[in-house]
Amino acid sequence: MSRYYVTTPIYYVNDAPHIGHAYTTVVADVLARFHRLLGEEVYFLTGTDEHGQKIEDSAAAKGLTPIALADAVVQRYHALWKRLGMTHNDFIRTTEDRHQRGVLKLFGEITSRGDDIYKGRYEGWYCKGCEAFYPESQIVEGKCPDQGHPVQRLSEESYFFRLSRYQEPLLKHYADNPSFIFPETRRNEIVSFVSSGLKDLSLSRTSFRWGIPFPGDPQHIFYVWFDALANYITALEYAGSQDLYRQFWPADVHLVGKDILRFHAVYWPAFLMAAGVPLPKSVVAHGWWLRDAAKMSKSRGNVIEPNSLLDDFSVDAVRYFLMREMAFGQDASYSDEALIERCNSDLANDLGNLVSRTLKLLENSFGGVVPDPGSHSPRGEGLAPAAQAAWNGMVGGFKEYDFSGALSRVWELVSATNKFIVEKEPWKLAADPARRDELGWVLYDAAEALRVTGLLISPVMPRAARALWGQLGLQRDPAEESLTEFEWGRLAPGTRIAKGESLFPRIDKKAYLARLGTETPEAAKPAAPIARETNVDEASIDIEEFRKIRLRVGKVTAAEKVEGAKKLLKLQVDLGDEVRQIISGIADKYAPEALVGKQIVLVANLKPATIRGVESRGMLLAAEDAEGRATIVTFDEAVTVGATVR
Ligand code: ME8
Repeated sequence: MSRYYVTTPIYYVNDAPHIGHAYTTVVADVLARFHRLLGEEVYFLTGTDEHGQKIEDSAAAKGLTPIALADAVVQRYHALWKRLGMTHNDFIRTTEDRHQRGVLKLFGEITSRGDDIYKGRYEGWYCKGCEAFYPESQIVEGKCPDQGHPVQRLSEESYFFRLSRYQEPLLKHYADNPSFIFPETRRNEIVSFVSSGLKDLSLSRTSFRWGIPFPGDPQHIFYVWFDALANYITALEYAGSQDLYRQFWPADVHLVGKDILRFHAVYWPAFLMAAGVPLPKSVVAHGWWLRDAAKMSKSRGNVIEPNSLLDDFSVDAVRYFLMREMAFGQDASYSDEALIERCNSDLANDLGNLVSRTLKLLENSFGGVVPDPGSHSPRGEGLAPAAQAAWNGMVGGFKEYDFSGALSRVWELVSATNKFIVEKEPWKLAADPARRDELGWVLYDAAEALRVTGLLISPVMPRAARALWGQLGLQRDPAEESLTEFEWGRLAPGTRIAKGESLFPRIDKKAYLARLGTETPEAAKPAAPIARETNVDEASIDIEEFRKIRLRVGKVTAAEKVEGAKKLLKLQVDLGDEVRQIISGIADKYAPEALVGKQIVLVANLKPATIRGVESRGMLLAAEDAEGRATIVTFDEAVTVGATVR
């Protein structure tokens, strides 16, 4: 069985985790789940970086010992990862004994192999925020070049690592292994950084105590990055039985933020080369979550707290948003609006409504039992090709770290299924006993497309995927399935569906933003030009009053005249999750056939009325001309059926 080892950075314990830390760990979890579905034996490691000057100072500022601070913060990481549904196999803390022994062993390997370590004196600039040394030429107004943290002048005795010696071997490694650094733009940056020359690296500190003491010279403690990077092998019992180390090293992927790529793609491979340890197969760097165009970080005070998001949004919604919204490798701006939009549009409207409408149709037409597609399915007409395309897109995209693109391929299947239902009009088929086989085929395909969708979304939204499968009557968890081969038709006819709670509840955007106090007050928004012509005092209503009117996109699927009424038409309007019958006084302008297929705006929460003995459940919007004839309101391009109109 092939093996897959994925790691996250180990996070500093000076402060609680924020959405940036959650992002990296969610991506690693998604990769771990994906590779398990590919049948690989996966080892997924995360953990905490607990030594260093930054932690020692933070603890002192809080009146705690460093280990007391670490013990407290690590609990917050454990709790958050549990809440986010992480499936890591191990969590390493650098204060653990197995880690410290591993660091000493790695260092011992380096010293025993040559003269890469020597004692000298470090004179220069140190950034405590990055725990990094910077040359004079890179300091900008007393700040570090990477993140703008203040730097301090250091002058201390230090052990050095002969990094300069590894310039050529590193460049050769990058050239021989083009996939060692991903994405390519980052790879180019690292190649040019290394090409411009490497200085030896100070590997020990003497001016504070919170670290692993140097063997034979305990005045010195290990530079925190040497200590921290070693976690990727120390967690595999590198200094113990080495069982896991033999199975999983070298790692397939070290997943990191772009801020720490240099440590992983330059220092770490150089240390490993010096110790004669094989190099990881790849270092993959993602971009930053920004807020107000700046990197989100505790020191800037602009962070998003994952726990507070999880109080309001489901874990699956948060995971989906993180994976869908950021184009992997690039920076992305966080916004509450974007998160709510993803929840309401992609999840509640597109997928959630599709699930409830399909299950409802199965209930109404087949008593809640998956029908037999029979031999009647016209070849090439069903949803199998769309499902195959989504499967290809998802598997291919995930392998390239294009999670956002991969998810949009899956949503193409969701749209295709929605469209299929609207076009095949199963409610009409249901009314015609002669077309029962066709109805069985249509609903079978829709349900099977949902089974495939559930499997494809499962690495990102494990709980919703499980619940979706449960509603389709499947006992298994998609996480236990396989993605190695596309299979169509695994949903067994005769399966009894188990319709349940709506999978993706809608978020009330206004209420949510108002509670956070981040909404732009309506009064502050620019007035539409038309407001100038209106008698504002008389005509204006409160936005709350307007919001009571539920306007939705409907598609006319059938239209006919109402007998004995010259002006009235009876329309069947598809709202995505149901089909409504409405009566509309537009027959003097529109022939019934001309309306079929048109997208209209429906007042969806109007009290039902009986007009000429026919029930009407809603009203379409139209403009009235001087003769009192109506022109219906429609859209200048196709929109999602059922979507809210505001
Ligand atoms: O650097 N956007 O720990 P750290 C996206 N201990 N990701 C972000 C982010 C943001 N705004 N902010 C943080 C350290 N991250 C070292 C690592 S590894 C041997 C030692 C994520 O707590 C991203 O993965 O500062 C980044 O690389 C990491 O958190 C830094 O976490």
